[in-house]
Amino acid sequence: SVTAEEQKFCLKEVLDTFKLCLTENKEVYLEHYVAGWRGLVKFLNSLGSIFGFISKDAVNKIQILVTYLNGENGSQYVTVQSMVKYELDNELVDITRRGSHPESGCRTLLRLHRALRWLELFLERLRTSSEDSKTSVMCAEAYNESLAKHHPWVIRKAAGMAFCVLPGRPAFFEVMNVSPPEQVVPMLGEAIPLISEVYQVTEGLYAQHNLLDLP
Ligand code: 1PX
Repeated sequence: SVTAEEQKFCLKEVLDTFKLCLTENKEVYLEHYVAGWRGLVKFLNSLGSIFGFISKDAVNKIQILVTYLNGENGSQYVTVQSMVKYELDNELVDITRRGSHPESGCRTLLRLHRALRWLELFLERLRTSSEDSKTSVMCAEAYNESLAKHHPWVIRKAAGMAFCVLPGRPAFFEVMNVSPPEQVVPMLGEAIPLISEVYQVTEGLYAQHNLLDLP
């Protein structure tokens, strides 16, 4: 059915979306950024309901950003750069502690941005892994090097438990829906630098404005 088709993850599609993310002068289009995340959430959903608490949080954050994008000030949210400028200029960001703007675009995107670093590290491990490598280990290592430092104990614990039930590498590659499957590794080789560049540009922007620790 059409719905099943829409739900199905496809690595190529996500790759194409991240390709569209950067403008000529290296700004990040919010529309394509959230579309990339939508695609990744599809992947997570196809792994089973145990990942529901993770995808729920991602969907929630995607939705917050989409609401800004489609809202009356949507033109200010075309790129991450314009969003940051607009929200800072208009004091729409809680800088040191949560206050009247607990769901600013800036703090919401920062959560996804940190998760993008996890993705980059995880995909790089996946790309260079051997047939019998464990996805759960690769995933946990990538998590510990990135997102974990921003999560409280209870979330780290829940995440760790979810990682344990990740399917093995062959099943994982299958869910990526790349044909022929031998194309997965080269496709990852193409995707990772794109994801990495989007990450670096956003990281630079947030660092420049001292936004890397937004509550
Ligand atoms: C081709 C392979 C693709 C794999 C795609 C997998 C997509 C994963 C999407 C993960 C999105 C995670 C967003 C997390 C944002 C976050 O850090 N939120 C926390 C803080 O938010 P707050 O608003 O409270 O400041 C929030 O507390 C998070 C709760 C949910 C738990 C997050 C655990 C993240 C683990 C990430 C690894 C996903 C494992 C997927 C296995 C493939």
